Amino acid sequence: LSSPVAFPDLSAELWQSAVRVLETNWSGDHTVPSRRLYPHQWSWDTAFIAVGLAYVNPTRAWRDLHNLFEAQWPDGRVPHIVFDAATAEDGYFPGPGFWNVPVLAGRPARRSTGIVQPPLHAVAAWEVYRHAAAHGAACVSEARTELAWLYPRLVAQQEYLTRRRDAGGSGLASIVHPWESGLDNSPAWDQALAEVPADLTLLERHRRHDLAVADAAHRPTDEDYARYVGLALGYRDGGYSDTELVQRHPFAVECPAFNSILAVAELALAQIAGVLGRTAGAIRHRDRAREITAAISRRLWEPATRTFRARDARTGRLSPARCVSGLLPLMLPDLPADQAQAIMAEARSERFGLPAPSADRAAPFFDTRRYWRGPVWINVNWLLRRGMQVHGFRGEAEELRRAMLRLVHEHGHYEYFDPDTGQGLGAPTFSWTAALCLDLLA
Ligand code: 9YW
Repeated sequence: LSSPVAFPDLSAELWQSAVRVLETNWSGDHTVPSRRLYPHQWSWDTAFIAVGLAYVNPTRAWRDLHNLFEAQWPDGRVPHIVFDAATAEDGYFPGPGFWNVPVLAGRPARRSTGIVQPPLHAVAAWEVYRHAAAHGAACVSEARTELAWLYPRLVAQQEYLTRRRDAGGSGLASIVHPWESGLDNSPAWDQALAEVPADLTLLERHRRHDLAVADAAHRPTDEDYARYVGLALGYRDGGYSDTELVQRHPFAVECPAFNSILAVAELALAQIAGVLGRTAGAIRHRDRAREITAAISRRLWEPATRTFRARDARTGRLSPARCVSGLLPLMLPDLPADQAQAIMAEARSERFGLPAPSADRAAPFFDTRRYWRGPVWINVNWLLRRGMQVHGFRGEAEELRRAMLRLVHEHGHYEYFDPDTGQGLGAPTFSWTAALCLDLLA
């Protein structure tokens, strides 16, 4: 892996340690999020990791994206985990046997899950392409080839989400499982999950693996985990079908973060289509981004508190929980200015602050250690910072950049951080934390 051209002294150490984390977590054809806790390939992790690899090893970034999209389903869905053949039977739960996905005609025999994660890959591909020139002509040529390979696959991924997953008929994609949000046990799902039975006996048959390698106080509760298992089994047993989701499946939610990423992906696809000379495609992508933005702005906005919330597509109700996902529509360039201002006010308020914790500090559910119910995560703060840049909040964007780097410099490349003390939690050498540090330092 090569070195950066220039960066301040203090950051040299951080840069080198980030590069080392990515090196350690490279598995030959993909990067794992962390060796101990997550020994396979995760979908949105791959996108964040590619953003960092763009600076030090673009070939690896493309290989990572390639490997993930080789496991894409014929219907366009990109699975949230692609299992590493070498470690597939290592006890990770839920593993390939649990998901038992159908054998997909004409596809390489990659074992995967049947649910998705936020579609950040077009954004990542565009970032890797954008930085290729810094690595010389051979890299530029490689980047064009890879973009051309990825483009139709990225389009198919978007079409799957915008067509098959529009469970509420509102122009937004619904997630059918909390794991699809990437924000697993966020309080944003509590209200919708309360309708899902928590059958604890499922955990006798399907043993949790996470508690063998992580502190139970930092992870989702058994009750929530039983719901996760039940939802996954139900979706699986329905053949991973998305027809009549609202009638058949007990969980269908429109997440503001997931849908903002969906819209931003259309904008990245417009750029990619431009490079590939597909002018009509570029126009279509921009139109779709505008439509998704308008739907988020209309449907996920809670006027009384002036915040964005998740909406239950089954009941039509907005979640009462204020979470970091509600700050991410700031990424949308066409978001009305008053909504962008309201997000900034919420981010700066005592409920959040910078870097933003994953959930509202003032709410009873706030827990400084339990995963997505309080801790600070670098990936969502990195997305929030992009939003600040898009809307011209330059001072805040710089403040957030420094706050993130300080946190990682002082505590390490952890998976997440205690929002009060900064203590690192979860996996200590976590790929997306390291990768995004490279981008923040560059
Ligand atoms: C789990 C890999 C994944 C992330 C998710 C995060 C966590 C897996 O780890 O989910 O076992 O709960 O919530 O966003 O992609 O890093």
